[in-house]
Amino acid sequence: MTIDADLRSGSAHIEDFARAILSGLAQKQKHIPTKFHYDARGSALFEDITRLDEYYPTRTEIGLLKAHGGEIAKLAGKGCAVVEFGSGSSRKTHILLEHMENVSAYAPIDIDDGALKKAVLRLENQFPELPIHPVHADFNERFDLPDAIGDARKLGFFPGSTIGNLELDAAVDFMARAGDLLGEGSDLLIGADLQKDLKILLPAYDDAKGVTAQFTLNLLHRINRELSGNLDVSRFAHVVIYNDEIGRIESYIESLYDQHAEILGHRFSFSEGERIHVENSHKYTIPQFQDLARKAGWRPEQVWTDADDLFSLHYLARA
Ligand code: SAH
Ligand code: AVI
Repeated sequence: MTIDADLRSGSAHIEDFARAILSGLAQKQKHIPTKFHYDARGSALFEDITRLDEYYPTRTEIGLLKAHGGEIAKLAGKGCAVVEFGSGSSRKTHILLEHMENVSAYAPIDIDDGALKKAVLRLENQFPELPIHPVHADFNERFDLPDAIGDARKLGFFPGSTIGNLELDAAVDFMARAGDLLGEGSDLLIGADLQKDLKILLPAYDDAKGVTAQFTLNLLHRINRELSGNLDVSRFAHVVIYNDEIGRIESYIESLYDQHAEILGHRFSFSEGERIHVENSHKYTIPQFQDLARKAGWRPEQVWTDADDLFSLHYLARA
């Protein structure tokens, strides 16, 4: 299989990025859409985050997949195709594939085509018999699955609580669109991070080594690299708060001084203490997440959590 031939036209083109930055930084509350975190450097930094002591979601979800892989495989049945949203390094996928029987195909979907290519090469080595059809796309837009995936029943897989990076309405819209994409009789296995003590939550998004800060500030480096920016990244800081009303971590880039910068020939001002909103990570209760799923046309079938109630893994069926 030629990977390039199989990649759909991506959406994170430079024009998209330019438009989002010029408009996002012109707003009263400056903001940058979360999807732009994931260029090659951002994806590598995210992988470093997943290995931090403070960042509990990855290891906890891997534990849940290992502990309940057999039950998941039973619920999914034989012969389905696995479609993964925001697959990144696809580091969790093999656990699912090892438990499931006669998986007919695997379609990883991601906005970072570099991450997609690397993951495909690794999985092709691990599962030489498995047809793999990568899709380079923005999962917040409508797109089709490759025809080659055929009409096998689909199991959608959306790990990592990446759904938590969407606003609550957008999360419902995403799940509804995923239902349309996956079709009749499909199921969806989805990871959702849980509300918890801020003593655990805040360090997970503001670690001692500063890796999460680098992940956040990479957005400014990306602007400098791709959009002829002259931002002095050392004059900005990564700031994290918990929004108690909505139940989410909010990440910001804060200007440490009154300063100006040029991006694609446009001048932007940042005042001391002004914040650019760059990410939300929603934390749910189980009933709240199940309610979102129901609104999107999914029926909660099963939910697994770890002993410390850090993370939840939901098995949903199309209602
Ligand atoms: N699934 C992996 C990676 C999570 S990181 C895990 O559980 O560890 C989030 C992933 O979603 C990244 O690989 C990023 O490139 C991808 N992503 C973020 N926004 C996206 C979007 N709008 N469309 C497609 N992929 C997106
Ligand atoms: C990908 N996503 C679920 C991560 C999260 O936990 O919101 C991204 C991340 N941001 C900072 N650390 C990790």
